[in-house]
Amino acid sequence: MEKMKPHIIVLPRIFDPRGSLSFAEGENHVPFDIARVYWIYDVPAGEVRGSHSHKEAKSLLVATNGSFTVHLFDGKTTESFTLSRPFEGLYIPPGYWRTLDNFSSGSVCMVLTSLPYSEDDYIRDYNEFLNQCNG
Ligand code: T46
Repeated sequence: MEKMKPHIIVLPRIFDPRGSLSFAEGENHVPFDIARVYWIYDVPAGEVRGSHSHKEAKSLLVATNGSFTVHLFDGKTTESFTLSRPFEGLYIPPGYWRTLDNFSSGSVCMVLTSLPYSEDDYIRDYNEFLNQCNG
């Protein structure tokens, strides 16, 4: 089966006069079992997060508040996604160098991911990433 590429997943929205509600179930709305959730917040203006790749972990990034931009590099081309809607998630398969920037004030990046935290799953060295891409 062809490997899924990064793409936006539109999550369910329940509209209500009391406010809206969105949700995500693993292997249903999200194409993996959810093993961990973390979120990034209080990001100072101009800061950059990420700058690494994952060997196995799949992720879904959601801007639950505010906005930020995610740049994904596969070793050849870069694709950028600006997230600003709490009902949209960016699916990222393993093998993409990811950087997050342009965080708006008060923004929150929630991440659903397929594996528990392990530093062994990270490639944080850019040259090591390029070497892996080149075979
Ligand atoms: C990603 C982007 C969007 C933990 O102890 N447990 C965790 O679950 C995570 C995610 C991190 N950490 C520790 C590891 C570092 O000592 O928290 C510290 C900061 O992590 P990092 O520098 O990797 O943070 P970001 O924002 O650069 O990257 C994180 C995720 O690590 C990464 O997978 O995709 O958010």
